[in-house]
This record gives sequence, structure tokens and C-alpha cells, in this order.
Amino acid sequence: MIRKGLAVAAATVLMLVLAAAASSRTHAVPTLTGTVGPGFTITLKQNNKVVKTLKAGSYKLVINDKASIHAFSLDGPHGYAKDFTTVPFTGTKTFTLKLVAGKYKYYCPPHEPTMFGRFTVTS
Ligand SMILES: [Cu+2]
Repeated sequence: MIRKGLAVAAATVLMLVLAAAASSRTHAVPTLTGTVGPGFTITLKQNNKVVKTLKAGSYKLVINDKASIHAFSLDGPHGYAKDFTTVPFTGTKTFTLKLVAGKYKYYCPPHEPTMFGRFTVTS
């Protein structure tokens, strides 16, 4: 009887481990990568593709700011506005981004007329 109990306990632990692994896959937060510079370029990509549409939800945002003359900012619906980096900064920063349905525009503030991109978030 003790052996059977141990087997059941082991099977239960195994099932919990598998369930945890499955759930961490399902709930993995997708990563977006924003890159500005070194030239006069700015992009926001997911899996190496420029983002045009996204589902609402949480994302990990990695900003690669490769120039001291550029910065990475994002405007969105309901007055959302955030500066992820500032002009003198270069380097990498990571953020958690909560996107809601609406239109977003990322841009470099001092060169906004030529350095920007847009994407739409759907609910
Ligand atoms: Cu710029």
C-alpha cells in the first residue's frame, strides 16, 4: 500500500510539472524589439518582422537605442505617451508594455517627421 501511495504521489507531481510547463508556454509574454539608430531609422519588430498589428495584452519591450542623437517614444490611445529612452542615452532597456485596442505611433522625438512607425492594436 505504501508503494502504491508513492506511485500515485509521483504521478501527481509529474502531472503538476507538466501542467506548469504547458501553462508557462501558453502564457509566455511575447517580446517586441524597438531599435533606433545608428542611422536615421526606427523600427518595432516581433520575430524580426516589422509590427503592423498586434493583439491587446502584455508584451516585453526591448529597446535598443544605438545613437546618442536619437530616442524611442511611443504614443497610443487615451493619451498614452511614453519616452522609453532619451536623446543622450545609448544602450538596451527592457520594459513591460500593456497594449490596449487603438492606434499607436512610435517615433524619435527630435526627428519625428521622418523617424516614425505606426501599428494598430486589436482587442
Ligand atoms: Cu532621431
